[in-house]
Parts: sequence; structure tokens; C-alpha cells
Amino acid sequence: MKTTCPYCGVGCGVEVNALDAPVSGDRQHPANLGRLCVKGSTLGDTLTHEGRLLWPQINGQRVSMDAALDHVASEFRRIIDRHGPQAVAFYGSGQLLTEDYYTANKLMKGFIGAANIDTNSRLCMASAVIGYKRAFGADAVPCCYDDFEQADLVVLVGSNAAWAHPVAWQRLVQAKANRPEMQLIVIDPRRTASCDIADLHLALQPGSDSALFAGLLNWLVHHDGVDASMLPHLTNVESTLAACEAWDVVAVAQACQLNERDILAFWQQFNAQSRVLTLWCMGINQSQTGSDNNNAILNAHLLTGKIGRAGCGPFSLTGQPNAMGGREVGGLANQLAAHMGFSAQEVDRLARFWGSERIARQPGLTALNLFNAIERGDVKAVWIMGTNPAVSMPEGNRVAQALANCELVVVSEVSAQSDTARFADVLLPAQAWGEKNGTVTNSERRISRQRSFSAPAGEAKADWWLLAQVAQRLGFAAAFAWQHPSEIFAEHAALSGFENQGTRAFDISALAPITREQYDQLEPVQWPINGNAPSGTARLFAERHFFHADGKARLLPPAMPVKNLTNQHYPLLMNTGRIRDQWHTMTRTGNVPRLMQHFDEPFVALHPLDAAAHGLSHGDVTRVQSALGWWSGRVTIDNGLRRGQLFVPMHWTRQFSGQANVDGLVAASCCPDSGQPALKQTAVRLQPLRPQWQGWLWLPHIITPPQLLYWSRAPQSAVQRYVLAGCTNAGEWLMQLPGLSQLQWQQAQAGQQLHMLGWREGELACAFYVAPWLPEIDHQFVAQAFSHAPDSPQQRHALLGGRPAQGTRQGRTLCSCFGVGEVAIRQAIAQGCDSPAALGAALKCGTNCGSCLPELKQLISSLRVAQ
Ligand SMILES: Nc1nc2c(c(=O)[nH]1)N[C@H]1C(S)=C(S)[C@@H](COP(=O)(O)OP(=O)(O)OC[C@H]3O[C@@H](n4cnc5c(=O)[nH]c(N)nc54)[C@H](O)[C@@H]3O)O[C@H]1N2
Ligand SMILES: Nc1nc2c(c(=O)[nH]1)N[C@H]1C(S)=C(S)[C@@H](COP(=O)(O)OP(=O)(O)OC[C@H]3O[C@@H](n4cnc5c(=O)[nH]c(N)nc54)[C@H](O)[C@@H]3O)O[C@H]1N2
Ligand code: SF4
Ligand SMILES: [Mo]
Repeated sequence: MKTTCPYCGVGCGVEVNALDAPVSGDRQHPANLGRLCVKGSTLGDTLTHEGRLLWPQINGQRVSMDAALDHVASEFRRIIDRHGPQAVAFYGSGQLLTEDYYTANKLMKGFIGAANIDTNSRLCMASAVIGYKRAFGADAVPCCYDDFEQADLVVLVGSNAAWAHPVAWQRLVQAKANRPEMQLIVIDPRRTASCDIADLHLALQPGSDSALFAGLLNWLVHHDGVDASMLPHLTNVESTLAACEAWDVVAVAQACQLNERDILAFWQQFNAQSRVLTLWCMGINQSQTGSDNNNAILNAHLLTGKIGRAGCGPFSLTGQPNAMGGREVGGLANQLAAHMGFSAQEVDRLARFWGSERIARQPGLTALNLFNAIERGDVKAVWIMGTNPAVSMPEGNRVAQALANCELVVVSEVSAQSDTARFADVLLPAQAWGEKNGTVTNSERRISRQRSFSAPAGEAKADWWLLAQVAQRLGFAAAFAWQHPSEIFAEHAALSGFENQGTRAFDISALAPITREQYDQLEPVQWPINGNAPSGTARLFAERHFFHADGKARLLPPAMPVKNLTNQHYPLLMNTGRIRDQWHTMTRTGNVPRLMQHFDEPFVALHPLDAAAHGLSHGDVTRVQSALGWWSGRVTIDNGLRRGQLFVPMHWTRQFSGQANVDGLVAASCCPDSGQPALKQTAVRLQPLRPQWQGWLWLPHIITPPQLLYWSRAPQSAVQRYVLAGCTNAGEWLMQLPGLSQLQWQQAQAGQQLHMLGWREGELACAFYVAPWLPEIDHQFVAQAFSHAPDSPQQRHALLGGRPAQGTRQGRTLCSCFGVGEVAIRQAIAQGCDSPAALGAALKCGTNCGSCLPELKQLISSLRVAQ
């Protein structure tokens, strides 16, 4: 069975042959040609029903699906009748399928009559949408993945594609290996894994990208960089260029804190190469000037005519598997369906197509405003689907409080426990990947099928079905009578062509007559797909015709760089983002032991001098504080950071650690044009923690450890491993945990070191190791003892010691695909493996998805320096 990966916007094709066999990459899928990254290859491990939300609940009590849906509909009805349609809202996700999204949007904007449907794409792609719309008159990404292979210069800005878009990245790595003359310039305040193959890395001051690109535009004008044949197709040229004039290389160097030589090298390359591809992601979008940052990049491609040709163009990478699909159906509060806006003509068109009098006439609440309205009590009912805002929204603590006080919170979820599900009055079980059935659109506008191949867990239902059932109960039966997602897709395709006549970029009208069989067999295809292009379109704007009424594209004056947010109380700047093996709030990837091996704890990466200034070393635990709250996790030293800047991953939640949700620290300031929050820059300070003891705890089940300075959990085989840091008496602390007092205890104490094993009928039920420092324990050895209890006294003794009598330690796992640890890799390097290829030949590491290659290289070079 062929389907699509549910994680990132690369949109890789996946083949599933049997439920218990590993998944593999689809060799025919144009996005990945058979490759998968480690998250994709471990998808099979997420197919378990453990931890799934299996049935509906109202106030924590199991109810029938009918009772839950009746309750949701009657409460929505009651609130709408009393307070009007503006008092209800949906908050969705770029991980919903297009059919789910279409249904949610149709119900809220078409029939409830408010536009209060926004999604986590507001945190992700909103600035890119505004950028493209302002420049092209349409939210249309002009490029495709083949351009990765055909570019002469790739500019990667505000994107760590090596970790966040790994398979697309591997295409780039391969292309550069085949054509070493291909240039890669990375623009990112941090030196990331994506800098590994870069010819130039511009570690600019955070928030200063607009100055760098304004300077580029100005420099191009003075160095014969303008494509004169492009000028008739552009408006706003003079005013934009005038606004860029002040940005000479001296001013840019100062604003960006870069040296002039590097800046000029970038600008010269951009001018000299005919095929330039700029790729960008959250470092550009999640900024107070996010939309203007996008236009600054688009300006440069438009003025030089580096667009609409192979190997060329401004390519915004989408994050989520179906962020693009959401944009197509109008899944944001400031757009209507099928790339329409709120003009009277468009509202009327939609009213006729949907046969509804009740269409929303004005934009609704965007995510930040939506949660503010919930906080004020203006919005009294919210249905959250496929997203975890208590973790991922800025000012997470306020969001959580607002949800706690909201009259009706409905959450459709796949996992039983999530930080947001805690606030649900009604929980609806949603079908997960493998169960749900529909379509997604990836970064390159390619629509692919996600097909169902396994039976739903418990009573889980498709998100579109849950929505349509509530719509029917609200009295809109005829408009929501679909029996199968193919019918929704056909309606969506028909709407895209309805009175379009070339005015709207999103047009898949050729698919409107699709039958269920054709839908089941639909091959991946790029929009537009219409009468002119029945089998899809790889690139847009080859003819230089744009979607503004005059057919031209628009340049936009640049924004000023974001001003430095640090101050004397909060002198450090915190950047946040992704790590290679985790997906967002970890509700799925956090439960796969293999994916927890790369980083198994929340960490703060620090420049060595910042760490030293705070008396912190690698491995210490610390707090990070902002004006809004504090976070705790472990220090890791990172030479790739600029002084004064630190990096914290976005992933950890209350399900996995005590106080490691970074969005509790991030303020809700945003780009005024897109409403996208500036999640990458927060002023913070460090407050080292001084625990009396640190240690490890293994238990067969999940607990929430009380009263500690710091804890974090990682699943390991069938057990849970906790790393702990505390201040009270460690032995007494352990004994307060429920259920432990009945165990038979074996104990070893030497000074302040304490090792305890708890047994129940000969089976290991708890293992606990503490010391004033974090003790070195063989994790694998201890975890295995839970499934194979040691039978000899010597073995029990070794277990109490926390390591086999003679044993090896694996260290941090660098290659997740083959589970190869740092210790083995260090040994192999010491024995002469001096390249990733040699390591691959010796240990297999790096030979599957390749995403550990940057770290292998780094380890080789650091050990060589040390020698
Ligand atoms: N492994 C993994 N992959 C994912 C995801 C995941 O959760 N895990 N999520 C997916 C989603 S939804 C998204 S949106 C994408 C995000 O993909 P990316 O945007 O590539 O990932 P991030 O780590 O959020 O941030 C990218 C980079 O922006 C840099 N940056 C910060 N501030 C600035 C700045 O002012 N200027 C510049 N030029 N750069 C800056 C950061 O240092 C960081 O390296 O990843 C997708 N892929
Ligand atoms: N500080 C900081 N914060 C960030 C970011 C950052 O870089 N820094 N990045 C932002 C970005 S770009 C994004 S995209 C967001 C992501 O943030 P979220 O969207 O909040 O994160 P997810 O963990 O993907 O949440 C998806 C939820 O839906 C559930 N789910 C999975 N599949 C389904 C399904 O089929 N149906 C339903 N109903 N539920 C399902 C999952 O269990 C999970 O609880 O985070 C944003 N927040
Ligand atoms: S690159 Fe993205 S879409 Fe492809 S397998 Fe990895 S997570 Fe899935
Ligand atoms: Mo995202």
C-alpha cells in the first residue's frame, strides 16, 4: 500500500507492506524517490494502540460517540443562539488532511457564519502566505524539488533543512557531491548541521535578514544585476529601490554583525549565478518582521528574473505535511476557501457554490487573537483538532489558563494524554496515520494520498466525519452528507475551478470529476491541474504573468531589522527550534525509543564562554528565565552559537519533563501583517540549579514525579527511564511514589551514593541510582533487567551497581537508524576511520538516511584536533 509520511512538508511517499513489517520509502514518489529519514522509517513503531485516545469522553467519563457528538452540537448551538456565531471557534492544524480542513472551514465560515477558524499554520506559514500574496497576488510557491538538483547556487536562510527537511536535504547533498561547483550559502545565527556542506555561512544577528536582503537589492542595482526584461512585469520598483538605498555594505555589516567580505561574497554569488534557489523556513517567518522578510527575499528574485526557470526561484519550505493543503482550502481566519478573500464578489461566489446564506463576511480571529478572546470570555466554545496549543503557542501558561476557564473546550486527538487534552470538556478520538484516508499537499504543491491501511483504534473516527456529524446535528445535513473523503475532495476540486478563469492560482478543476476508484489510485501530482495542465504543473510564472489584477508582481520596501530585545535583567537571546528526531510536541515520536536516543532530555545549548560566565559546564542542570516564566533542562556546550545567544528545542512538554515547555517563556509579540508570532527571539537569563542529588529511576509505567528541581522521561524498550535532580532526601523522596512501599528492596549505600532495586515476586519493578553528581549507569543493561530478571547473585549484584560485571557503554546514539553510539564511533575513529564513509563501512552508521553525517564529520574533526 502506498501512502505519505505524516511528518514534515517534504511529503515523502511511504510503502507499507504488512502491519508488522518496517515501512519503506516509495521509489516512485517524486518527493523522495525511495528515501526516508529516521522519523519516516520508524513510522511502523507509532502504529501501536498504546497511549491512544480510544473513545469519546465528557468531563473525563467515557460516553458513546452519539452522546459526545450530540453534546458538542447542542453546546455549540446554545452558545451561538445566546451569543452569536462570533462566540465559537475552531483551532486546527497543518497535520489535518485536506478533506478534514475543507469540512472544518466550510462548517465555520459557510454555515456557522463566523470566520473564527485558524490553525497552527499561523505559527508557521502565515508570513510566507502574506509574502507571496503581496508579491504575486497569490499564495503560490513557484518552485519544485527538482530545482534542488538544477541550481547553481542554493541560499538556505532561516532553515535547518538537514534536520527539519532531511530527505529534501539529502537530495541537495547528493547534488553537491555530483557537481561540487554548486554553491551553498547558509544564513543562520547558529552554525547548524545544515552548515556542514556550506561554502559560506553568514551567522547574522537574529532578526537582521531584511537588512541583508535590502542591501542585496541595492547592490544588484549598482552591479548590473537587474534583469531589464523583468521590469515591465513589476510594480513598486522605484519606491522599493529608493528605500534600499541606505543599505550599503557598511550599514548591512553593522546591522547584521557580519564582516563585509562575507556579505559581498553572498551578493556577488547571487548576481553571478544564473540559477539561484533560495530556500527558507522558520528563521524568516517566525519574526516580528516575518512578512517583510519574505518580501525582501521575493524582491531579489523578481528584480533579477531568477524565477520561473529550472533551478531557480524563491522556495518557502512548508513545515507540516499538509500546511499547503490548509492554505488551499482557506484554513486561516483571513482567507476564504480555494484562494478567495472576503470581497463581496468572492463571498457571493462562495454563497452560491455552497448554497448558504450564512457565509462569514469578515476575517475572523487569528491564533493569538483567538486565545486572547478565549481569555476574555468573548469566545466561549473552541474545538481544537490536531494541534497542542498549550505547548506550541507563545505565552503557553496564559493559553493553558484561558482554556481552563473556557466554557466548552472540545479536543479531537489521537493521544489520550496531551498538555491540551487536560483542558478538554469533550475528548473525541481521531484516526491516526495509517487509519485516516485523504490527501495532503507538500512544499512543492504536490498533492499525494494518505491511505488507510489499518483498522481504527477503538472508536476513533476521521476528523472530517466528526465535523460533518456535528454539522448535521446543527441542521446543515444536506451540505455535509458525504459518505467518503473522495466526495469532499471532488467538491473542493470543483470549487477551485468555480468561476476561476485564470484568476486564482489554486485550480485543480481537472480533478473535479474524480470517482472513488480514481481517488484511491490518485498519483502524486502538482497543482495547478486544470484544462491547460491536466497532468499538473512543476513550476509557476515561466510566462511572468502574476495574479494581481494588472498581471504584474510587486516589490515591497524592506522592514528595519528587529531591535535587540535583551536588557540588563535578561541579557541573553533565546532561539528555539527543532531537533532531528522529534516531531513537535512529541505525542508520537516521544514514544519511540529509537527517536529518543539522539537527544533524550530537554537541553539548552550555550556558547562555551556564556556557560563559563555562569559557572556552568556541559551536563549541568540549569534554569532559563524570561519575564514570563522559567524552564529547566540540561546544559550542552555548542561552539556553533554566537556569544550571548542560546538555543532551546521546542519539543518537550509536561508529559516528558517537569518544566521544559519553552513557549511558557516566549512572549506573544508578532508580525503585524501576518499575525505570526516571533518565536525565535526571547530575552532570557540563566539561573544554574544546584541539586543535592541527581540520579536515574526506571519504572515499568509512567508517573509524574513530584517535588523535584528537574526531571525528564524517556521511554526505553518497555520501561520508562527518568533522569532526576532533587534537593530533599533521595530515599525518602522515592518512597512517596505510589505503589513502591509494597516492593522488596535491595539497597547499596556508600556515602551520598544510593542504589536501590525494588522487586515484586522475583521481577524487577523499580531501579533507582542517585549520587551528588549524575551517576554513570548502563541504561541498556538496567532496562533489559525488567524483561529478563537476573538470576544469579552476581548478576543481581552487578545490577545494583548499575553496570554489567564486564561491559561496554554505548554513549549517546548518533546514528538512530542502526543504533550506533558515540563510544563505538570514537573507538573506530581512534582506530583510523577518518571519514564518514570509513565509519559507515565499519559500523554502518550514516549509511541509511544520512542525517547523522554532519555529526559524524564533526566528531572526526574534533578528535583529530584533539590528537
Ligand atoms: N525533525 C523535525 N523536522 C520538522 C519538524 C519537527 O518538529 N521536527 N517540524 C516541521 C515544521 S512544522 C516546520 S515549520 C519546519 C521548521 O523547519 P526549520 O525552520 O528549518 O527549523 P527550526 O529549527 O524551527 O528553525 C530554523 C532555523 O532558523 C534559525 N534562525 C533563528 N532566528 C533566525 C534569524 O533571525 N534569521 C535567520 N536567518 N535564521 C534564524 C535557527 O537558528 C534555526 O536553525 O520543520 C518541519 N520539520
Ligand atoms: N518556541 C517555539 N514554538 C513553536 C515553534 C518554534 O519553532 N518555536 N514552531 C511552531 C510551528 S512552526 C508549529 S507547526 C507548531 C506545531 O505545534 P503543534 O501543532 O501544537 O504540535 P503537534 O505536536 O504536531 O500537535 C499535533 C497534535 O495533534 C495530535 N494528532 C496527530 N495526528 C492527528 C490527527 O490525525 N487528528 C487529530 N485530531 N489529532 C492528531 C497529536 O497527538 C498532537 O497532540 O509549533 C509552533 N510553536
Ligand atoms: S523527510 Fe519528512 S516527509 Fe520525508 S520521511 Fe522524513 S519526516 Fe517524513
Ligand atoms: Mo510548522
